Amino acid sequence: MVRFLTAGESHGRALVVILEGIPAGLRIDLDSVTRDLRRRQGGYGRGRRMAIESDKADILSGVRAGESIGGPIAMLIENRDWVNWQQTMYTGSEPAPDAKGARRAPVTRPRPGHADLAGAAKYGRDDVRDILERASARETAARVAAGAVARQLLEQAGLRLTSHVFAIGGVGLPEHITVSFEQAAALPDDSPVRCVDDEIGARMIEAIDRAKVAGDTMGGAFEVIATGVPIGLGSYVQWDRKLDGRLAQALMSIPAIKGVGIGIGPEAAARPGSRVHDEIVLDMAGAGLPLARPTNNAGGLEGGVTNGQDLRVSAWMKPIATLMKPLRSVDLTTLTESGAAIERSDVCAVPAASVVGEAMVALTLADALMEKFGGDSVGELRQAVEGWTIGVGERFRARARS
Ligand code: EPS
Repeated sequence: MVRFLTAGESHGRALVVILEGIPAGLRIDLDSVTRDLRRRQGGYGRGRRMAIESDKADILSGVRAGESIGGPIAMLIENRDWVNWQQTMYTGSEPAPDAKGARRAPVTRPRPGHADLAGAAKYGRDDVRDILERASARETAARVAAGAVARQLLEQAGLRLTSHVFAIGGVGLPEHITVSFEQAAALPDDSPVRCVDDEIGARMIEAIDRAKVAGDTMGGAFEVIATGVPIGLGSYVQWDRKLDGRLAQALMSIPAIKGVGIGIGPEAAARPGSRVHDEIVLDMAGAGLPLARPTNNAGGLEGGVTNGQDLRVSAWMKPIATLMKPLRSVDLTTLTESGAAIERSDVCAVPAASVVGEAMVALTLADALMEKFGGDSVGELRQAVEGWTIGVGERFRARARS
């Protein structure tokens, strides 16, 4: 229903995204797209590239006078760094006569952990640059632009999203599940590591500093929380309709993500059922379902279907593959052992990945929302969501009255 494709290389002219399935009549707030792009650029441990870029999305189609018109929304994000790469990243058979930047030597020593080696073998390329340019996490800027639009659609249906970082290397919160939506949403845009606990956040910064001094990199984990999620998104009737599976794929597709958890995630395997499953109690307050869940270990998903609780999805990120003190590798042209290539990179990008995580969850939820409620205009969608929410509550409340 809601789908997107991106294009673009890290040091090419621009990134492009085409987002389809956004109904007509959505007022697009470009400032909040820019704000999400800026949040993605931030975080403690980012490299020099982020000082060059000031990401901004230009809308090319699908929007008129500030409102979506139902067609594909195409957006373009220019790479400011492109001026330094025109002699290397040209698309013609020769660089343009006025091309700027240095002519860079081919990359021949694949970085362990990056797509370099597998990509060079798979696509039959001698210059590993042909691999790393597209495999680069720079592409996630395009996802964040699309995700920012998806997020605006979700807001029309009463859903809001946020995220927080709960581990960097070995430093972390004891229980990420106890962090509330409001706590995470209150993190300032320029929060260095997006951790809700200042003291643990300071230790995370120290861990990043230590990695930097050692010429090393650092991974970690983040959690995306969505609130206001209606009951009934996703389905258990077929494997590919389960929302937990769809969210896992969306998050696993972010570069360097190695694991995904729903609710308490892998911790569920270590506890008895009585300490995992969320009890169901009566709650006649409010107008929605007359039921409440004192805990949310399931992260808002049971049987691959949203249950009306906050949706909570975590992802674990490995350390970035470019090490300033490189690991052993082999030069693919001379077949001699040699240190892996060093490309400018980040020491830690977990806070940025959490913003990308928000975008991927927003896009997945927008897809599930349109699947359940449909509509070609935002008005139709809102009506369907409101009708459902009132109807499902009424159905159970009527029983209490009879
Ligand atoms: C990134 C842009 C890249 C890297 C980083 C993420 O820019 P450059 O290669 O010019 O420094 O900083 O990408 C990687 C770490 C990677 O392995 O691809 C970005 O925009 O997020």
